[in-house]
Amino acid sequence: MTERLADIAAAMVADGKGLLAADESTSTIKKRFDSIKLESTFEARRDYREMLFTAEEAMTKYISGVILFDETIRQSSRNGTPLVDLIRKAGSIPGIKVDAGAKAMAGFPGESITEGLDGLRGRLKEYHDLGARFAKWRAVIDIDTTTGLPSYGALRANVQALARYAALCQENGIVPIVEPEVIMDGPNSTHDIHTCYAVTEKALKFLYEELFIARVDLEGTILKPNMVVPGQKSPVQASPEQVAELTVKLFKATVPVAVPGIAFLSGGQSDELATEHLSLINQIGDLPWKITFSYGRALQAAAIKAWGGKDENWAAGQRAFTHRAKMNWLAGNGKWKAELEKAA
Ligand code: 5MM
Repeated sequence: MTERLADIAAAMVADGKGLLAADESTSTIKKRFDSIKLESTFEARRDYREMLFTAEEAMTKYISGVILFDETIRQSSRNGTPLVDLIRKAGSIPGIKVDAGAKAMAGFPGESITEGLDGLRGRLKEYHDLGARFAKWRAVIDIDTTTGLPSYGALRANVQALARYAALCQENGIVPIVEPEVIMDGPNSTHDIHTCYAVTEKALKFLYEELFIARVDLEGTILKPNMVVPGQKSPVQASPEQVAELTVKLFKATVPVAVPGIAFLSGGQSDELATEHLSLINQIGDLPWKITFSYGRALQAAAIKAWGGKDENWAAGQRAFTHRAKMNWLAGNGKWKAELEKAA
């Protein structure tokens, strides 16, 4: 039976469940392991991911899908079970990062273009055979108010690549997650929340224009955006309520209602703040899309620390991951604050 893209997309954002972004490339996972003084070997990366994917409560109750890296989708657990099967067994959907990373963009100093379109059709067919039912492509948009970034040219090139990628995914039975990330932690991220709003607005308007031109069916897509937040080095920070209010205002102005769900990235926010923002956004309510999480760092930072690369800490790592997954699931239902108050 052919799986409908719209059904897969709906399952990815159902019931407040969200996505675990475990698609760190080899260089990024090395940085994460450096923080616990662990050598990044093939086996260590396998063990870490196996620890996460076998956290039963988290995977069955709070996580709808997992974004994998190319190495991970081909890896098996210590006892030989493909990691993809562990994810499926928990009732979660395997996904795959298919971009080849953000690279310096010729002619656009300080800006990047995400590569990976060459040969993508063939890779998507293989990933589908390996079990992936959704994919992810991330464009990186940096704001620098001193040099006037982002430029029109870099923005346009990045959203065009996202649209070409999305069309290829749908041709191959895979739901594209489109991720135009306006980053808050760039080298010169001193911008305020209103600048983030204006740049994200432009990025989303251009994105949906390009998705239309590329004939992408929006019902079979998921948006993975940043929230509207000030730069990390901005002298003027924002309250969680202001972040939620401006984020909802922006999406109402830019994201078509045909899109089934918005799954936020955490972008370097602290674990708790990423949860609080998500909960406040859902508390505003009466929104046409499901709003949930697709967090990398905000789901994993505590888990990686608790695990520390040691077998004896396997359960502690799973507990830390489960806790954050549960908090974000509550936030996906707009109930995080109420639960917190009940527990106090
Ligand atoms: C998990 O990190 C992902 C992969 O990053 P690299 O390609 O740089 O190794 C990243 O794309 C991630 O899925 C998103 O940025 C969201 O992650 P955060 O940590 O911002 O929630």
